[in-house]
Amino acid sequence: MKIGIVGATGEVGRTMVKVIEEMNINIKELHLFASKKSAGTHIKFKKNEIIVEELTEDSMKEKYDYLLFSAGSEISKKYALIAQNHGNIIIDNSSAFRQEKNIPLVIPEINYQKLKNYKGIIANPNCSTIQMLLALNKIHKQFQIKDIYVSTYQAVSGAGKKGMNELLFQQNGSKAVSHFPTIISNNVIPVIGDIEENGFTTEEMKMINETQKIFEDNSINIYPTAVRVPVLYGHSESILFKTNKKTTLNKVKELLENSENIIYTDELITPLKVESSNMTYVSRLRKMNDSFLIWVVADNVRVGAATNAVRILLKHKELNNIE
Ligand code: 11C
Repeated sequence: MKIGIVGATGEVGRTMVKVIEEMNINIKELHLFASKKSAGTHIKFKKNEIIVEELTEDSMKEKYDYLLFSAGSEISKKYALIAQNHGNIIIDNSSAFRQEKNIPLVIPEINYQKLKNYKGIIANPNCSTIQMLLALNKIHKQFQIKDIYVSTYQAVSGAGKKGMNELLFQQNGSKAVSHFPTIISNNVIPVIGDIEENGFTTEEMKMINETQKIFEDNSINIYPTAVRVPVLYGHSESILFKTNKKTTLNKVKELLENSENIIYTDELITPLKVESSNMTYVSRLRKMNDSFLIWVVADNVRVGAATNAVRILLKHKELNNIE
């Protein structure tokens, strides 16, 4: 296979390279693209060092089996469209196309069917949506979730390298604030993204809209509060959900234990514990009246971005017999 990664020097891009190597995907050519500024960077892949190329319009007109994008919405809007117009399949980690009707928004464990006979841009959901829906998927399929109340505790790596650097510099005494709305070190910030007219943030609206699209049910009520915490890797979520059909604590536990790429455990799960894992961890299952509560933690750069993108690639390849 010939694969290209756009945004290869970013947190997610570098992790895509690692995940492709770890999953031992048979690749004949791997092209890494980034801005002019980052072109020339060396990135290790298996026993080789790959030199990052400058992203150009011409480079997107070549034929690839798959192009993975993680360079932000503006880059995707321009270059993913060029690549698509030249017959390529693109797995796009930005929010540029997620709500477009004809573009599949895919978490393979949930809606891999969307990939069958599909060519063009495939959207990778937001990190906080992916881990929440991986946990809720089987419960929803059997008992129809009607309400989700979720508070997130999101790592600074969700904002990429610049978010991580801001925390690290502040931990070393810097008072400079440039990416987050206020100081993040020793703090908790209840705003991620911009605040929209309805009072919800862009991050919260992504959780609402993407959940309804992926579960194909606009009647599900989602009540999110997205919060940034001074953690480098790993988003945590406190989720309360209610189902339309009655169920029991034991049944929910059994479904979680049998969910793909989920580890259900009674152990204490924290972000430090899940760093570098491709699994989503669910713990602290409780029931009160008709409500269930869970604690869900996953490596946001992997499960919430790079690993989901690579899982889309593998599933698409399998379903469409791409060699
Ligand atoms: C964060 N969830 O943690 C955001 C980053 O739409 O893919 C992911 C933004 C996106 O800051």
